[in-house]
Amino acid sequence: MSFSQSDQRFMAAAIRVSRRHLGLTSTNPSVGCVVVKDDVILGTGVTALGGRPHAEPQALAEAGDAARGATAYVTLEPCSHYGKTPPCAEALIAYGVARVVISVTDPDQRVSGRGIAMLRDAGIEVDAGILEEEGRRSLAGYLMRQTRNRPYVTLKLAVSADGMIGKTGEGQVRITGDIARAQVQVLRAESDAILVGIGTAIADDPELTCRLPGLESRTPLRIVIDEQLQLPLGSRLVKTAQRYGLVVVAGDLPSSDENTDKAFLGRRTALDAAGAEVLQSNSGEPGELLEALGTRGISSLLVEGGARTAQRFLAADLVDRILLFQGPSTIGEGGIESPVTKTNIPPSFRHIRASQFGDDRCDEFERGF
Ligand code: AOF
Ligand code: ZN
Repeated sequence: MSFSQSDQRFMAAAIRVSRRHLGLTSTNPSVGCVVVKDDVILGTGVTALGGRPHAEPQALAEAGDAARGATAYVTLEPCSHYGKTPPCAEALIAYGVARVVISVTDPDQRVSGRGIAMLRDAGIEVDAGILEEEGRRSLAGYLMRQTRNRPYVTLKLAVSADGMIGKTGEGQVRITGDIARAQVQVLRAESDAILVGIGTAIADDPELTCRLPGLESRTPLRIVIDEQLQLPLGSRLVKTAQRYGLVVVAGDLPSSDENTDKAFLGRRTALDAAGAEVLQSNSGEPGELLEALGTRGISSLLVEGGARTAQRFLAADLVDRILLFQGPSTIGEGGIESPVTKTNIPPSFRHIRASQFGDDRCDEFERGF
């Protein structure tokens, strides 16, 4: 199947629209839809906050009667099941759309191929697979959770010119500039959850919120891997636990020594009281944690460090995308080496994009799945 330039242009528009609600549609994918006639967009829809209504009925309602004979571009195969809303395929049929163009077919057992079949049975021309790579990227979290019950994992690292991610004992070190930092805030806004290790949580005392004006409410669920529950009650993360949510991932009881156990349980109670949720999971096994996150509906996870945590996820082959921000300055003596640099990216990854944010460069690597 070959697609025309205008098909590509309108699917690209649908994908752009879908990105608006990334991280905001709960377990539903954020789908984009544009309804087009005579090269003009008559209606636009994106899966609503919380996951419903779906994209298509919104785009159709905007187009109204003019949708008759039009083409609908949808990033994901329209649903065919009666869930909390009626099937989108039915809405497309009812509005008299003549053609539906789809980027990615839906792995959801209730839909998978049935959406397309319903449309074809009604005499609608259906073409699937356009801009599929881009479409899959925009739906990566949903697809990963549907097929593997775990979130799609993005590892973000900011590396100095000499390959360091920080300096021992110096807390947060400025490696990238304001523009790259704003970009990281956008990444946070698009993610369901964000994770750091206890080393970073103590050394940097980060807040891990989304601080871009207007996007504060898009702060993802914040997670700290903290085997022995060392996270200080006075840390920014704990102080903002009530407001933005905080999950602290503890290991098993540390010892059989009664006093140590008591202290651990005491810290656990204190974190609970401060509004954090303490979750028990073997931190040496990130797969176990990811499964637990998948089960509770987390589709995308941003891992922001530090070196040890990044290394654990990489070693377990649980990183799907690496974003390597590179600043121009050097750290030198006392630097903490980055677990990955441009020269030693694991071979299963391929370089898909390079961008410039002010003085900093960002290289994006992706692993196929
Ligand atoms: C679409 N358009 O915009 C979205 C779709 O729980 P429900 O009933 O809302 O159904 C969730 C499923 O609907 C989800 O797993 C996926 O198959 C589909 N999501 N489908 O036609 C949309 N968000
Ligand atoms: Zn639907």
